[in-house]
Amino acid sequence: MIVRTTAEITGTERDVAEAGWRSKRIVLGGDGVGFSFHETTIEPATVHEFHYLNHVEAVWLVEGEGSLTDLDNGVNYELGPGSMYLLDGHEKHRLHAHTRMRMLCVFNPPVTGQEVHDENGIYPLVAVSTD
Ligand code: 9YT
Repeated sequence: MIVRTTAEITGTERDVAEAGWRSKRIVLGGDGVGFSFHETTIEPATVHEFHYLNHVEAVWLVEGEGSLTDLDNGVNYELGPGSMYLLDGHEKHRLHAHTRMRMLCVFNPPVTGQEVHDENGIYPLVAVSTD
C-alpha cells in the first residue's frame, strides 16, 4: 500500500509548474499500477491547449469554472464542479479557465514524470485570456 499527501509532494520533482498551470503528480508510472494520477490547477483567465497523442486521460473538475473545446470538431463544453471529460480519442483540446480550476486527472498509460511539454504527444500551449 502507498499512502501520500499532496503536502509531501509539494515542491518536489512530482510538483510541476508551467505558465498558468501546476500539476502535482501523486501517482506516477514508477509506482507500477498502470495509471498516473494528478491534481492539476489552472489559473483564472488562462487558456491552454493540450494534445496527448499517446495517453488516454480522464479529468474530473473539483473546483472552478471554465470551458473546454474539442479542437478536432469545434464542439464547446462548459465545465463546473463535478464535470468530467474523458479524452478517449486523443482529442486535441483547449481549456479556458474562467476561475481557478482544480482538477483530478488520470492517465493511461501512466505519465512517467519526465514529460513536461512538447514530448511524447504532450503539447501544452499557454496564453492569457483577453475576455
Ligand atoms: C488538465 C490536464 O490535462 N492535466 C494533465 C496533467 C498535466 N498536464 C501534467 O501533469 O503534466
